[in-house]
Order: sequence, then structure tokens, then C-alpha cells
Amino acid sequence: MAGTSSFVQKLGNSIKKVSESKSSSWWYNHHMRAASRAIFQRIPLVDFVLEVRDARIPVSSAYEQLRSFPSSSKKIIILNKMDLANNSNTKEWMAYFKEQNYVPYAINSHNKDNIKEFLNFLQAKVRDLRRNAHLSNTHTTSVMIVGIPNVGKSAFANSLHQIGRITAAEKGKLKQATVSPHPGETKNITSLKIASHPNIYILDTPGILPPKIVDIERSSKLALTGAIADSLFDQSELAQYFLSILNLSHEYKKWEKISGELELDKKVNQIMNDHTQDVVVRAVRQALFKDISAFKGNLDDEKDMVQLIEAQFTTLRKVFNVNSDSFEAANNIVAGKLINLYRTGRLGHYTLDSLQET
Ligand SMILES: Nc1nc2c(ncn2[C@@H]2O[C@H](COP(=O)(O)OP(=O)(O)OP(=O)(O)O)[C@@H](O)[C@H]2O)c(=O)[nH]1
Ligand SMILES: [Mg+2]
Repeated sequence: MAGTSSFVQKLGNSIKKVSESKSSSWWYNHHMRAASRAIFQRIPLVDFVLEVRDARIPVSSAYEQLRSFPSSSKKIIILNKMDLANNSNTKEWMAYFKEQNYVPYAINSHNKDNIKEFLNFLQAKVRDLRRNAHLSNTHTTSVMIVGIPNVGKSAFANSLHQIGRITAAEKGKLKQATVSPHPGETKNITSLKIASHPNIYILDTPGILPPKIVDIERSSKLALTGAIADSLFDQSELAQYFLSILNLSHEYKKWEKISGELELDKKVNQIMNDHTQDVVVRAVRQALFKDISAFKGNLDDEKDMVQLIEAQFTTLRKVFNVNSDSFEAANNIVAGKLINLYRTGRLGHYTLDSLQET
């Protein structure tokens, strides 16, 4: 997309440089290699594979190791974090995957009703399997969750376990998978029970990225959604890339009604006295709306986009009340705060993979 491409290039090249600075890729270390092998060996043994992807990047978050695995009714594509993606884009992606003969399912792992519906769907699949394969009533079904890091595999597994049809005693006894905002949290394959009579077990697995990601745009999207560790590249570059997306979207227009409510200085004072996130979110939205609306340049022109983003950083330093001796350090703090708001869905809903480009 014109207007975002220079930011994609900058961020993507930074990520590429880090990955090439080590003899083997920094994200594909020996832990990942071992986990990848263990997962691959188990795939033929399980009854279902749930490939968890990020609904914001339905293609860029594909688990490449599954490519050599034949597409079958055994595999279900989960578009998780649907609450963070653009709703109508998710519907279009669902239709696309169905057309391609995949079985897709969009999920918000934090939503109980959503998880309940998915459990019903999965149990119907399990019943079909048992009938078609003439399995005995005592057959235990195993379902493996796979995917790239940080797409919400463990959160999904935990929710299925918590909502699952097992006794309270079993829930109390059984362990939980660790969930974290940072990629690479899960290190081992963990089994969680999600249904009894007949038993269904779910296997949570470590997130795996391919050893090399050659596509610069793809690595930028993976970085923005949180699949690649933040410590490995410049947070300002990431925030600039996000702002270039926000500035070209329609999301900020929804913030018009809050734009005239309070002057920025008063707002900053209020933030200093009130640390609830709501006030900060409103102030950030208001500031971004004002800057974009007042901007007279052409946002398809990269120079103009750079100028707007510089102005937005200046405003955001005030909104977040960041004072630092170094300009660079201040911008990094602003970037970290902005990215955190984006990743928790408080700065709009964006689907970064475009169906038209597929
Ligand atoms: N908004 C939203 N956040 C989610 C959802 N699912 C998971 N998360 C969050 O995403 C982050 C990553 O979740 P995890 O379950 O640890 O991800 P993972 O895929 O297991 O990550 P690795 O173990 O590193 O491969 C956490 O902060 C979760 O709370 C969802 O459906 N919506
Ligand atoms: Mg995990």
C-alpha cells in the first residue's frame, strides 16, 4: 500500500538484518527446532489439528510446517483474536478459506460464548469421526493446537479446558497452559482435558516460526501483531508503521465525537491525576484524530506521511507526558505505549492481510 511502503521497508529490513546477523536465525534456535520436530512427529497420531492463526493476518500467520501436510477434514484453521480484526474482513476471509476447501473458524479466546460454540462444533466433528471410523466408545480423541508464536494458542487451550465438559474436580486438578503477551512463552507440549465420555484431550504446543522469513511485508506484520520478540528491533519503527496504517484507515474517523471535548493541556492534567486507562485512551484517540484531520498533505505521498507521523509523535509525547533527555529514548517510550494500546484493541480494528492481494 502506498503511504505505508517505506515504513514496511524500514522495519522489514531491520528485522532481516537481525535475523542475518547470527549464523542461524535468532528465532529458530535449537529449542524451536526440537519442538518443531516433536510436533511434526505427533501430527499423524492425533485426530484433529487446530492451526491457530491471527485473524488480523490470516495468511501471514500461517504455520508453514503444515504446508507439506495434506489439507484434510482433520485440519481446522482457527482465526483467533477476531476481536482485534476488522469484522467484515474476517467474514470475507472465512468465505475465502471455505472456497479453498478448508475448515475455518473465527474465535475470540476470551469470549465464553464463542468458546462454547466452538466446543459444540468440535464435538460434532468428533462424533462424525467416531461414526465414520467405527471407533469404540472408549476411544480418546486427541486434538493438537499448532501455530506461530503469540497467536493465542495457550489462551485458546485454557478457555477450552475451563469451559469444557469435564467435572469440577478434573478442572481443579489439571494444570493450565501459561499465557503471556510475549512470543515464545510455551516451551513444551502440554495436554489438557476438554471433554469426558468420550474423552477429548487438547495438546498445546510451542509457537514455531519458519527459519527464514524472506517477505519483508510479512515480517513487518508479524512484528506488529507480536509474533516476533519486540526486543529484536526498533519500537519507533514499529509504531511508525502502525501510524501509517492508522492514518490511511477509516478507524480514526470514529473518534470524531470525542475530539472537541477537552483541550490537550487540561487532558494531560487529568491523566496525571487519574491513572485509569480510559482517560489515556480517549486522549490518545483525540490527539490522533486532531492531527490527521488538520493535516493538509497527501497521505499517499510518503514524504507527507512522514511529516504527519513526526507531528503525531510530538503530540503523543505530550499526551503520554514523556520527558526524556534523549529524543530517541522519548520516542521509544511513546512507541511502546502506542503499540500496547494497539495490541489490546484500543486503537481500532485492522486486518493487515488484504484478500485482494492474495
Ligand atoms: N484480544 C485478544 N487477545 C488474545 C486472544 N487470545 C489470546 N490473546 C492474548 O494474546 C497473547 C498471547 O497469548 P498466548 O496464548 O500466550 O499465545 P501463544 O500462541 O500460546 O504463544 P506462544 O506460547 O509464545 O507460542 C496474550 O496476551 C493473550 O491474552 C484473543 O482472542 N483476543
Ligand atoms: Mg503458548
